[in-house]
Amino acid sequence: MARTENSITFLRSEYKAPAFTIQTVDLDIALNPSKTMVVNRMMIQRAAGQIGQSLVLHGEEQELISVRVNGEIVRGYELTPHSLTIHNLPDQFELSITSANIPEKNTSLMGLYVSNGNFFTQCEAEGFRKITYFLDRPDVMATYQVTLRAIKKDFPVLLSNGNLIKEEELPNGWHSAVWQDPFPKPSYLFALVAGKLQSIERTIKSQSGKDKLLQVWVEAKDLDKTEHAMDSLIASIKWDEQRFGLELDLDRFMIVAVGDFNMGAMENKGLNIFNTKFVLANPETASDVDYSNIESVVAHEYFHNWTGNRVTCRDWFQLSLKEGLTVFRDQEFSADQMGSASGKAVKRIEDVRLLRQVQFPEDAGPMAHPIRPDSYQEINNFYTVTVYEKGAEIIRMQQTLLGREGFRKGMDLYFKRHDGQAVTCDDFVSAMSDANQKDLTEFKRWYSQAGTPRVKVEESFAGNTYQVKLTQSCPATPGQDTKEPFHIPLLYKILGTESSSDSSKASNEQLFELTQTSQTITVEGLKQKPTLSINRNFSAPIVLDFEQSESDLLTLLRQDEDAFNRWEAAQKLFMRSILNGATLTSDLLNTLKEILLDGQLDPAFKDLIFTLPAESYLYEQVKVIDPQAIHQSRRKLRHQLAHHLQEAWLWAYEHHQTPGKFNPDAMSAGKRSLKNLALHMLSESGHAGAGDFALKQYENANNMTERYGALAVMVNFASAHAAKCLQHFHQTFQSDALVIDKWFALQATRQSDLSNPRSVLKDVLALRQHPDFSLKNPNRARSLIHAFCMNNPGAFHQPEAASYEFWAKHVIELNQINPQVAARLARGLDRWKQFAPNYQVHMKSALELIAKQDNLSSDVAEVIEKALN
Ligand code: 0A1
Ligand code: ZN
Repeated sequence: MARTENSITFLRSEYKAPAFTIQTVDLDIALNPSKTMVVNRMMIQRAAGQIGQSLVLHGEEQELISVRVNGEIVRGYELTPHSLTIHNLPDQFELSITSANIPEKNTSLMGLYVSNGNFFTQCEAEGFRKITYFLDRPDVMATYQVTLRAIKKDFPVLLSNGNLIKEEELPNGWHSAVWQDPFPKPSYLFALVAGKLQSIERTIKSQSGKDKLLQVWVEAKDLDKTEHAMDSLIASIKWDEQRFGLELDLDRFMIVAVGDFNMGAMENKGLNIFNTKFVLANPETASDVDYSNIESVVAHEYFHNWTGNRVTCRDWFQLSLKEGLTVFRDQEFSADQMGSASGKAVKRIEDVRLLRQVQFPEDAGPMAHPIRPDSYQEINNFYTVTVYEKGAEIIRMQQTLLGREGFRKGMDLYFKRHDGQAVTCDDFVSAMSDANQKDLTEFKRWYSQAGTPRVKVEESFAGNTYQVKLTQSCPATPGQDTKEPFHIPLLYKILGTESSSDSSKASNEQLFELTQTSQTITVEGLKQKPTLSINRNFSAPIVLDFEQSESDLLTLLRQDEDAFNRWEAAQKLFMRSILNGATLTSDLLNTLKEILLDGQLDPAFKDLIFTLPAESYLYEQVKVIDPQAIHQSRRKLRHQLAHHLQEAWLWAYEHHQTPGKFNPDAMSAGKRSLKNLALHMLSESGHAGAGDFALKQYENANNMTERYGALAVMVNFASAHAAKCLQHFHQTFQSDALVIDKWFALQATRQSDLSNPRSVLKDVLALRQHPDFSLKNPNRARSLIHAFCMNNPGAFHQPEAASYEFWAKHVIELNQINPQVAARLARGLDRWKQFAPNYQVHMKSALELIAKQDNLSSDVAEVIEKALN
């Protein structure tokens, strides 16, 4: 540990095995919103070679009432705000600790808290220590028995991990339930839920023929929105059996929805707790994106049962061991659910878009860290797109290098070796390496080095020989000035080699392993220079510096059968137009038109072709960011695409109806998204009928995707109907918090009026005072504040103080309520040093305003300190 003025830095290199292990935990919890009593009885053993060590337990924000060792009261302990130390302990003993906490006062939503009158817990990463004193670290694994007590009329449902053993009526209207989890687990996987909830149930048979009870628990009013989550759970269970041979190990598996939650969801053993956003859906209230997010988050949490729970992390530096792997698994699952090859490609493109939009900037900014960080001040700040999404890319590359079968062999060996253990990323790679006899020593640099590698591609063609020289580099990141070469798997194919004498070599997709700084691919016997399709399906998470000619890019856009690279070709051409002012050639426009009108192409793929590179990704392409220049140039391109292809957009609008009963499948969702895009483009092009189309679509929609799409167009193009429809939308859905979140978010992310750039901030300030707004609910805070500051760069970034001050003020206010939600928002100015000076001055003042506050949480302090450094 290194201490500076007000922060402690934890180092991966300082890992020490615990001095004591805990075999069993017996919790007795009397639930009361204003004072919950916890009796925690543990069987503890001194670890070998730890003679004389005192026991140091973690504990925070609770009142310690008593400590007993083998039944005898102990008074000679040491208590600090973060720990409880007990001396002179025998080698094996029972430790019983009684403490109390106040759930209704807990606004951090870590530990035990109350949401809408019900009790919930969140223990990852370090929340269990707010419930009781414990060795709250993932390498301490114990079996748990939990007795929950509460007043029955207020808290009729009592849930915890594992199996329900006993239920009892108690005096004075109380009741109790006893739960036993047979699998040893770290404390971060503990959970309880208590309150007025109802469930839908299904019983299924697992692969080996065992009955499994599945439940989705929600508030009574939401019961009609649980079917999709249940279907997604069943599909996930089947998929994990088929793809990885992994079965559900408990007799009962529960999902619970909660309206106040910091993140997406949590994989507590047998009792997954979800943000309502990732459970509740019906056609009227949830969009297609919501449906697909629910499917993938349900899958993600379920898949953690093996990758995270059965095999867990030794310490939090290893977080990507479970998260990168589990994201990879949920991505593969969702791709398989798409039901077609084009659907899989669409899923891949969406995943890469997210990576480049959010992770690439992170990897180039002050918070850059390897997927396995070497240090942290606040672990909550490391639930990042780097650990998750880049982590998944690192797993995907291992599958690309080893093949699907080889990867499966590695997974089998990983579970064979490590089931029931808390292990490291090295252990995972060793299993992959040993199962396939493949040396992955250099590959492991992906775990230790931060930054996005760049690969420069230089082509030459002379005398029938085609050569591609590949040169890799990686920019410096905090604490890492120089980097060793990465092991980069590049899938490639040479197109246009009909005249090749060695067609076998040229016309198949190949895997090239770039392991040195510079290597060359040579293809002999070609009559003409071919077109290179490289990093197909985004086989490596890198930036390609490749000045490919427009004609080669058009070839790829027209005929590459790798749908990812087809899409990528259009993105590159768009980027050249936005950043260099390149004109859209008629060749390009004609090709785009053909694509849009192609009746064989997947509508979701077409939608992605016309989705322009995100502003945050465009920022990464320039040395000095002028956000307004980028914003306006991007809008100009969209206008040109709208204008030149107006007829095709009209055709697209009219030909992508989804009549009849709502179906959330990928094909129907793709049609709706293309239809919404067409409506947007028609409005952008000034088509006379667009206003009417939008109003009719809004009024006639039988699903949220179309209703919201129409409303968004009205709001973004300041239609005369916008105000009325916004009001109607609010009134129609006022009792549905998730839809009201959409109502806020839509207004916070609307495009700015070019003539009145401050108008969005003005609206946001007014919405901030709306009676439905609250900073205490994370979803609601995010729907307005984070949405404006982080998802509306064109309106947020102005060369003046106002919106940066708004941002700072909310980071400061949220810091008092919920440090995690505050710290996410604090990331909003990460890249400030890259901005043009007339923005930078105001950004810096805003950062400094936060930095000088007293009482900054470790979460916010770390982010701001690193940004200003
Ligand atoms: N393990 C969860 C993510 C998660 C992490 C921390 C939390 O605390 C507020 C909540 C959830 C996942 O990967 O889904
Ligand atoms: Zn996860």
